[in-house]
Amino acid sequence: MSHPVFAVVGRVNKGKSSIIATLAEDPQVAISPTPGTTRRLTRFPVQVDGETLFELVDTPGFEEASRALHWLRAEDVTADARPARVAALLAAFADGDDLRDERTLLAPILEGAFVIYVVDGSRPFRPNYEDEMEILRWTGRPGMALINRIAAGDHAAAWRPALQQYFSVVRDFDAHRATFDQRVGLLRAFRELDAGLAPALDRAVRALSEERARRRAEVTTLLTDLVIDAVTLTREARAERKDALAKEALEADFHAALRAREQAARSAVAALYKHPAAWAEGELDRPVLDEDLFAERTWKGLGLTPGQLIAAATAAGATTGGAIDVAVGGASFMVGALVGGALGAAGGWAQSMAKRVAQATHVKDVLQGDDRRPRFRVGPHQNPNFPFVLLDRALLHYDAVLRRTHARQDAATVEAGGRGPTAGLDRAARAALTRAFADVRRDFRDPPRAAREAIHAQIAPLVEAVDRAAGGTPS
Ligand SMILES: Nc1nc2c(ncn2[C@@H]2O[C@H](COP(=O)(O)OP(=O)(O)OP(=O)(O)O)[C@@H](O)[C@H]2O)c(=O)[nH]1
Ligand SMILES: [Mg+2]
Repeated sequence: MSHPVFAVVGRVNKGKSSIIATLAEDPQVAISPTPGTTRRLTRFPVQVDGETLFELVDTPGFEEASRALHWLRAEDVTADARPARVAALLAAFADGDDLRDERTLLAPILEGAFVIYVVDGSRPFRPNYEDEMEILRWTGRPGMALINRIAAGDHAAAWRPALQQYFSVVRDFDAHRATFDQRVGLLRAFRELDAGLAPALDRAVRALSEERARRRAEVTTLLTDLVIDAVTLTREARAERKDALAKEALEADFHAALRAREQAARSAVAALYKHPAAWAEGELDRPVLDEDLFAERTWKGLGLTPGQLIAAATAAGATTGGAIDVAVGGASFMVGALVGGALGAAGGWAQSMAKRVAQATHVKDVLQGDDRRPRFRVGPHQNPNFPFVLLDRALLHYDAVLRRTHARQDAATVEAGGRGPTAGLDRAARAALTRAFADVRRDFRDPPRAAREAIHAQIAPLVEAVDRAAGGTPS
């Protein structure tokens, strides 16, 4: 069965291409503030599993609608003959440049595409838009009008009654902010254009929703792998004696590997939602994501609070890595000890992190190669809050990916950070995670399967909650 085709048309520079980028999840669509960016027809098939669900056609904007309408009206035709009259216009000017944009955008409509007429609701309605709407009416094809808003003004109230005279469905649709649920809602609204559209669009809604669920499951696995890899990561080096070890280089390598692992997870999550992987490295919506993984600000804002950590560790029956020592008491000591080693007492953040994290341990050699010097290991990362911080950062990045439509090709907007999603975990979930992280850290060479499953089971609802809050789980 052939799929439905929608031609996205309207005046130049009103967001036609932006709407296509968002609906097709395609960051490659040519979008710019310069009018006349789209010069030719471009087809964007929306596919899931290789099946084309529907197709969007990007078109150049109306440039000379009033002249085209004048030509159409030069002959007296009855309503039934108007589509043929539009076809006659295309034929009459076929050999030259005259009315090229109008002819280009009308061609797919005459071939059977449904019409999506885009206006900018931040600008006032003007009577001269009636010419292009009238031409579209002459094609006889069912159409929907979308009120997009490119800037701050709101003139939608004036647009709506005008548009309703020409289009059976009129909807607001923000190319920059539309959620997945709103995109699906738009597909459902398209069903009203033509009774024959329902089966194809129902299938499209189902396929897209299933794909969304599959992506969520994939993200859960990606984040589970990330935290387990990070909590089990180690680096080793050889030296005659411990004090001869190039400890700083080893620590630097250890930290660089953790950062790289985090970046790899971000790229994978971005790619899953068809955002460029490079986007994961900068231009992020939230400043906290741009902070270094080991920056003091990162650790103070994210992860569990010292109180939550103590409660979680107590509930889990674990004194993970020796870092939680409830017996020592004293809230101020706890803050330092838990969040950053001997923060404050020992001087700078970086030093305390290094001290806490990168204790080089002597490793008993099993296999001795040519180099018979003793081996030392840095890692696994001992701070019990580390996997929570990492998980928070990954969930916030995921949230930013979900909220960013593919029409957004600008640099980042800034949103305040605040606490991360793991701070909202209930007591049992925090305890289960704390215990599983400790188990994985202890058996870092071969993390227990049960701990992995426990971590996966705790991350799944966190991922789902982020997707739901970002408007990604249609009923
Ligand atoms: N803030 C905001 N800007 C938008 C939105 N939609 C489009 N824009 C901006 O409006 C400008 C024009 O967008 P395009 O999508 O290229 O518009 P077009 O109708 O395809 O333009 P032509 O191809 O030139 O006819 C670009 O600078 C977009 O970034 C929106 O929903 N919000
Ligand atoms: Mg365009």
